[in-house]
Amino acid sequence: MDPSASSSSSKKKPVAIITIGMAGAGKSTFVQRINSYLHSQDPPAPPYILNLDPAVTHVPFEANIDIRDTVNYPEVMKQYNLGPNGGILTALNLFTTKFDQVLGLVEKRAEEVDYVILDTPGQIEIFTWSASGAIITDAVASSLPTVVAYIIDTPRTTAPATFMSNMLYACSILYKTKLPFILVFNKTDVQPHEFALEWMHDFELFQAALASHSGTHDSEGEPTYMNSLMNSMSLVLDEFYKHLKAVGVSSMTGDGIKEFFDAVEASREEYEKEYLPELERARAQREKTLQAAKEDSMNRLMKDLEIDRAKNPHGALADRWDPENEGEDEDDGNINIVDRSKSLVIVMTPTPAGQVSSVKGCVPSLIIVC
Ligand SMILES: Nc1nc2c(ncn2[C@@H]2O[C@H](COP(=O)(O)OP(=O)(O)OP(=O)(O)O)[C@@H](O)[C@H]2O)c(=O)[nH]1
Ligand SMILES: [Mg+2]
Repeated sequence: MDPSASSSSSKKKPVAIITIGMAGAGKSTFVQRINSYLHSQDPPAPPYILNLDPAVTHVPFEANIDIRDTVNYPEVMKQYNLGPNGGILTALNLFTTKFDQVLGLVEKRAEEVDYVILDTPGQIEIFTWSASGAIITDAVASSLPTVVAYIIDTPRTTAPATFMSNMLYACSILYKTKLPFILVFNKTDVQPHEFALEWMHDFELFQAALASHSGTHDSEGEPTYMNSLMNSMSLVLDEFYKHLKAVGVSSMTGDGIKEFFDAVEASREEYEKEYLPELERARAQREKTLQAAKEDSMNRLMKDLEIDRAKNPHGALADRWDPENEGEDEDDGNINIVDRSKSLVIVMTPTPAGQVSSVKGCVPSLIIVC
């Protein structure tokens, strides 16, 4: 299906594509490739791109929102005495505190774009197992139809054991995000992905591949523990594969990108039919719990105040709101998210080191004013 077809008068919401994958699987190159594919449509349908990798020095695409404009990753490492992964995680956490602004910018452009694409940090677990990764994913998925594109380095998954580890990881992400999921076998210019599809469709073929690998039988010819475990796992994964779409692409040559967009459009329907009702149910439940917690804490606060006033009537008289002081303490954290494509004037203001804790936990940053 032509991705630009959705830019008709009855405008559908754009689909958010979250690219996730092991380090070096080709996420950023894939984002660049789908970006150029969308630009080459007639009429061109440029997507809205978010780079969430604070540590990358060069991205092969032009991001509309780039985490590096908001958070200075080397400074985060320095100020908080962190290593590279702690630095990425903290940078992502800080960025997440401003994600409402990001959503605001995305929503403003929702009428004009068909796809919103997110490139995630190289260390997969930083995004998939962190609170900020979950908050970002949930926030995006609550406002737009969302799919996860799980990028796989095909040449590196030809060994059955590696293939299985990768699939188990994909399974854990599906379980965590509960979003429509597309397996993207990347780098098919180097290694065609048909072997993977065969293993996914017929677990006996996978078990045969497993048996042909050395180390699967012990000295007495019995299957090793690992071999038996993987055989059993392949049966479990068989069920998992039934809910997935898999495409082979080459981000280098552009092969398979159209098939990827066909899978995205099919996932949009899946999202609307299956995921959205579930999401709305979960949201209503969350709001109910939150409301109950708010009421409970408000009741306790009122009781405490009554006791306090009874004990100290003079103090209660002095404890009054002064309208003249209103607004003095307002401080929005001094960080603004920037839509690069809309920026007119760029003012770079490095926050002096040492003031980090004084601005509500914000880090020294580049602030770009539109
Ligand atoms: N041959 C080939 N190489 C690819 C393809 N896609 C990506 N690469 C190469 O794989 C390497 C890693 O690509 P990136 O796009 O940086 O991968 P990434 O997943 O974004 O990496 P991190 O963000 O650092 O984890 C680069 O050298 C790319 O040129 C592909 O389809 N074919
Ligand atoms: Mg990358």
